[in-house]
This record gives sequence, C-alpha cells and structure tokens, in this order.
Amino acid sequence: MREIVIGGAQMGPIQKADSRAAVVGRMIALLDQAKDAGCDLVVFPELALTTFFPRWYMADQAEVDRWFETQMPNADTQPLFDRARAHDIAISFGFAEKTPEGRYFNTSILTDRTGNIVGKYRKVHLPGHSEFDTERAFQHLEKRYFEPGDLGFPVWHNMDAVMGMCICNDRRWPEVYRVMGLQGVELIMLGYNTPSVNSQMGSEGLEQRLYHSDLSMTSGAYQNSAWVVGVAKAGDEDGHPLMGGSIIVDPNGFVVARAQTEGDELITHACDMDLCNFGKTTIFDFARHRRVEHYTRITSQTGVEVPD
Ligand code: ING
Repeated sequence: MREIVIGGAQMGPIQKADSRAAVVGRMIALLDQAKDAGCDLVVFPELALTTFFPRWYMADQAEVDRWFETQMPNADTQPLFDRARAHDIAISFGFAEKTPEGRYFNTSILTDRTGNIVGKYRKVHLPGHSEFDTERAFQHLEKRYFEPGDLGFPVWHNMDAVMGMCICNDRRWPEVYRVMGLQGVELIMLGYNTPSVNSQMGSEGLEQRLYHSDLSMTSGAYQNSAWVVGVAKAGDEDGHPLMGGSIIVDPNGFVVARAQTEGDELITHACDMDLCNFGKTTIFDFARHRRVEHYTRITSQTGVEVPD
C-alpha cells in the first residue's frame, strides 16, 4: 500500500486589497491544520496568492505586473515553504508567473516533502477573452494577461507516486487527463477559481456549475484510473462570488471528500496510490485496448469540421 494522506486546502476569498503576507498567513494556518490531520501533501488553489485579478480590466502593464511573481519562492512565500518543510509536507499551489524573459503564465508548482520544487505546470487552456467585453456581466481576461502554457502536461515521480498537475479550466478538457494518463499518472492536482455565475448566461445556476466541475474531475479520474484533487478559491471577492466545491476523487471516480463551505477549509483523505493499479491493468489498460489509428482528429484538428 502506497498511502499518501492528501489535504485539499480550499481558500476563501482574497480581496484586491489583501497583502500576500496576509494570504500566506492563511495558507500556513491551513498547513498547520493539515499537520494535525496527518497530511503528507497539501494542494492549494489556482492563483492562491492574490485575488482573481483577471476579472479586472487593466491597460497599464505596470499595474498588471503587480499581480505576478518573478521568483518562487520569494520573500512573501518563503515562510510557506519553511513551514511546509518543518511539517514534512509536500505542497502544490498556483500563482501568476512572470519569467525573467518577460513572459506571463498562470502557473502551479509541486514540492517534495523538504520544500524543494520538483514540478512546474503552466495553464494551457485559458478561458475568457483578451479585450474588454461589454456583453459580459463581468470580465474574465485570462487570455489578456497570460500566455498558453508551454510545458505541456508533464508528470513527476514524487513520494513514491506519479503525480501531475493542471489548472482550473484545464479540468474540463479530457485530453488533459489522458495525456497524463498515458504517462502513468496516479495523482492529478489542480486548483481553480470558478465564478459562481456565468458572465454570459445569468440563468446558469450554481448547482449546474458545481455539477460540471464534479463531472469533469470524476470522469478524468475514472477514465485514467487516477486520484484527482480539485481545490477552489471560493467566496465573495470584491463583490464577485467564486464557487467552492473542492473535492478529492478516487481512481473509480467516487468523491471521497468534499468541502462544505466557501471559506478556508481543509478536506483530507488517506489516498492509497495502489488503488490506481486495477483500472490501469484491466478496463483502462491503454496498451491493450486503445486504437490510436482512429484518434487522429484529436491532435490534427482544432475545431469542428462537419463532413458534407
Ligand atoms: N475559471 C473557470 C473554469 O473553467 C469557466 C472559467 C467557468 C469556464 C465555467 C467555463 C465554465 O472553471 C478559470 N479560472 O478557468
């Protein structure tokens, strides 16, 4: 049995005016809770250090840059890495990354239990738009502030398991899970910031959005026989509600832990990585069952092409 006790550290709202130090303090409090709960690994949300700033239209790049980190760890986040190391807990969290070359990504990192960064992922599927959209109830400018990720969907050996990451909207695309599944992934960690309402369809309720989030992650887990941990940043950020719904999903697609609030809330589960083995060696033994000669559209075609 290869058991990893995993914590999903859902975070409540981060206001535009909140400092990174204050946010890191909340993350450390969740880490302390996780230590008391016996966690070995803790997953934090997407863009965990700041408010979900892509909701704000900014024309001035200097204003945009304020939301980005140019180093990781850095002065603001070093206390988090130090506490994780002291607790012997591996962590994963998302942040806005500005590279030394001046490129901008929606990024997440994974550490080992000694606080060393062992993996980095950059969000590939950027939802929303790049210019101010007057038709929307609120803006979602990820295509304005970030480039699509350039690292693909790698996996890493960490804590005697094969681990991968994705971020938020990525969880809605089955290709994401399958590319990691084809690398033998056993645990997929993801954070998300999902508005509670649809900026283009006010009638879409929270129940449907929570269902689609569950559906995406439980399907990805089952169809690749892997654990999936999805962790929200939730609550009202400067008048803009984000949904909660953080979950831990087992390799059979069952939700084994679920957040109940829209605040800072730790969910935990003892995840046996060997539970992945049966699915990977029977119904989802890719080598035995997949027929790639019929899948070429998936990588050769971007949009829909209806035959005559
Ligand atoms: N947020 C949302 C997400 O994919 C979204 C955007 C919401 C797209 C609902 C489609 C439907 O969860 C981020 N940050 O990707």
